[in-house]
Amino acid sequence: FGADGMVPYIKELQAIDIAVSVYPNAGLPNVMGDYDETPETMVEKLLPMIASGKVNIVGGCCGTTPEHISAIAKETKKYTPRLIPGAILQMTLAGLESLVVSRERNFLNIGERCNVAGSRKFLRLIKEKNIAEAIEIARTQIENGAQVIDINMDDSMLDAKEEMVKFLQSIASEPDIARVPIMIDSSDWSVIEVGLKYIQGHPIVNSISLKEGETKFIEKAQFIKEMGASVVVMAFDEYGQADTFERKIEICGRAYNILTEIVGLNGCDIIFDPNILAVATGIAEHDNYAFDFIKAVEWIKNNLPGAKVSGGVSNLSFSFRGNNYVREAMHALFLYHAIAAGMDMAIVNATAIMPVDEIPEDLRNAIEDVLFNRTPFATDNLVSIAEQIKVKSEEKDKLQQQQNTVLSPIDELEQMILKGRTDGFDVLLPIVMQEMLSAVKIIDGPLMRGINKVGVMFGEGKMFLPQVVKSARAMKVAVEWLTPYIETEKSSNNVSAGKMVIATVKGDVHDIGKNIVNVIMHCNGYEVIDLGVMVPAEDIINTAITENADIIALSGLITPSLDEMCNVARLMNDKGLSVPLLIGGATTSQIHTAVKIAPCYSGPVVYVRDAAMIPGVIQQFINEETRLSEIEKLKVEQEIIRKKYIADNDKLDISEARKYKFPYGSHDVVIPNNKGITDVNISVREARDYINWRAFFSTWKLDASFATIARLQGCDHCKAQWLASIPQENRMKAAEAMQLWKDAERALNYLQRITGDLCARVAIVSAGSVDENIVYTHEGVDYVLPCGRQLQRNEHGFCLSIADYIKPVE
Ligand code: THG
Repeated sequence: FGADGMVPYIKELQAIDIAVSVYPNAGLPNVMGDYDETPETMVEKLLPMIASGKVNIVGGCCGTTPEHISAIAKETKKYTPRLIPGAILQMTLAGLESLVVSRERNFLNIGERCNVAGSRKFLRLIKEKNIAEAIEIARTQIENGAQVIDINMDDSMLDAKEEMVKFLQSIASEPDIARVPIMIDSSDWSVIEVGLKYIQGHPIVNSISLKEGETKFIEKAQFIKEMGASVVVMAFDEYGQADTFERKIEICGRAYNILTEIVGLNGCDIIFDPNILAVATGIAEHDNYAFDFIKAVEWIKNNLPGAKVSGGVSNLSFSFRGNNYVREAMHALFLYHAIAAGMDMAIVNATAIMPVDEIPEDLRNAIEDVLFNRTPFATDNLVSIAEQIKVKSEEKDKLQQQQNTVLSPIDELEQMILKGRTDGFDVLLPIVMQEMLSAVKIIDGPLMRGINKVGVMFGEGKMFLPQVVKSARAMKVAVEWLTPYIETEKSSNNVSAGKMVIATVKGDVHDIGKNIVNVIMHCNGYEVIDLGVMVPAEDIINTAITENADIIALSGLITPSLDEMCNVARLMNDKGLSVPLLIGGATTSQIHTAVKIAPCYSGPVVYVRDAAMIPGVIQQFINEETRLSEIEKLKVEQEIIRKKYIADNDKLDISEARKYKFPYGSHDVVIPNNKGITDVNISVREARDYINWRAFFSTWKLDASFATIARLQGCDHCKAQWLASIPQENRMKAAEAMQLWKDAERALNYLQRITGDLCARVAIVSAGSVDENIVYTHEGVDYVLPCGRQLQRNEHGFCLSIADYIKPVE
């Protein structure tokens, strides 16, 4: 929307008390993969927003350099950032997404299972270094409702610091895990210290306490405050663990005063854990533990402003280990009462939360007798009921497992690719293989269907790059599993169509596209030598020479790869190669290939946008009959592209271009009759009917023929169908058209909302121009409308700007 256009949106965000962070790229990457905004032009564009005082955070993303940031910082220092006074009183946690914790909104479930001390399975996976499956434990908890995940690596046989860092790094690239806040759990302070540096967002530290005295407690709390985390304070002190109501409130009260008065923490960032201890242990001293906890919750909520209360619920039922049904029932009832007393959150087994209503009356009574220490026989009574129930619960576990498999194996495989999951592949793939009897058919079928859906969803903005990468990884695992079968299927029609060496160039680690190319080429009878990622030019070329390859293919996803591709091309030339060089990957383009890479190599350099196109393209470059004419054609095409590029890019500097502005000259200024605000008698709603959508789409350089159709695709299902019906090469554009339509709709809806759908208003104001900007003042506020200027002279010799038609400010 441009800098000025953003301001109303910012206002809207502020109305719902959300911080505004402006963190732009240095423009969009151009076809050469470069970013065009200079530090100066970026500052110029950011200035209206910064100056408006409506922004909290300013920064720079892709394409910005230290020079950009320092230019922005220099300018920003002159202004006061916007603060949100209201927000400070709420605990706001964050992973990739933020999470406001308030009793009105939600009770917070913290997943307990990524804990080597609390889950045998998790411990085993960490010991076996099976991170992939360990990650699935985190994911399952989140899928089952955990809004925060507790992570604990405290085990005598593990290097907790190392494991913690490794695990935190691994989940950081899983968007559906990284989106939730993390509770970092260790009784070793050094693990917490290190771990905090690997967590983004606003995590929770679990935990600190007064057990080593006030000095250490204060030091740790100060560090936590500096790191921007919230903190769990256990009810321990120099004398040990608080097990009675009186001790619990004494310690929590003391800790609260220290934290708020000395450390300066906000009450709402403190979470007290007044110790959930096991009940029904048969030891009389333990009988009041649950009740004392619940009473302490109530006291904390009434006496320590802002403070939250949490606890590890599964501790409660340790006496009933082995009887999950009774344990879950105890947890459910305990939570029910503790939440009523004000508890805000709990560390729980999120996959096993039982509705209180489902607990049979007699069991419920027996458990509540225990929780509230209502009779001296409470424990014995619960033990005998638990015995009877044990048998039934084992049956229930089995039933639950059966319910989870409803999809057919082939559909399940497709789903797994879509979700980017690989757990259980070794069971699933053989089943699918048995059904479909051909590895190539599996690839063409469920795997390709899955990955195509990913492509469509990515195009629609419903999936993000990390998810796409994950899907491609899952695809890769599946294909690797199928490879031996492909080999045998291929050997039945034995001839190799040609040999291709493929590599991701040095400096780049992306491995997705290559894998798909690999599959497609295999299926087309080519032999593919995949050198993997980060491959130096020499290795690529030496392999091609020793293997006598017919084609070299390079892939890269990040901008620096483009230069490295030129290096490879140059070296191929030096070594006297003449085989076709294929270029592919997200940042590569037709133009870059023609302008930058092709001139480095005397053989053909072919850009391929889509893996599926490669066999067709290559065929013509290898076939003896078509080879020479095809190369000739390619070279002519690329020469045209180069000429056009040079012509297009022969742009003037802005200061140079201003010399060719259209002279305003001297005109009589006509003063309008109705200066000020004029209501035009048409509502936004009515005006919508008159929008020329074809013109709108073509202004955005999208084929106008998409206009009507993109607008008609109401439901997501229709959209997916429509996209699928469009030829592959137009799909990206179609998806863009759809997105553009959505954005336009949203902008209109917004306008409709802020004008209350009453009428459109036209403000006629006195304006002047300064260079390419139109400036005006309305109701005491200064506005700047940057209009831009053409950087090439038109046929009359001018570099025009709309601002040229407004009288320059003297
Ligand atoms: N307060 C705070 N943090 C805590 C606790 C607490 N962190 C750890 C712990 N207590 C909470 N987490 C768990 C995790 C698992 C279990 C109990 C508490 C549990 N596990 C099963 C068992 O031991 O029977 C293991 C099952 C399995 O191996 O699969 O019960 O109180 N601040």
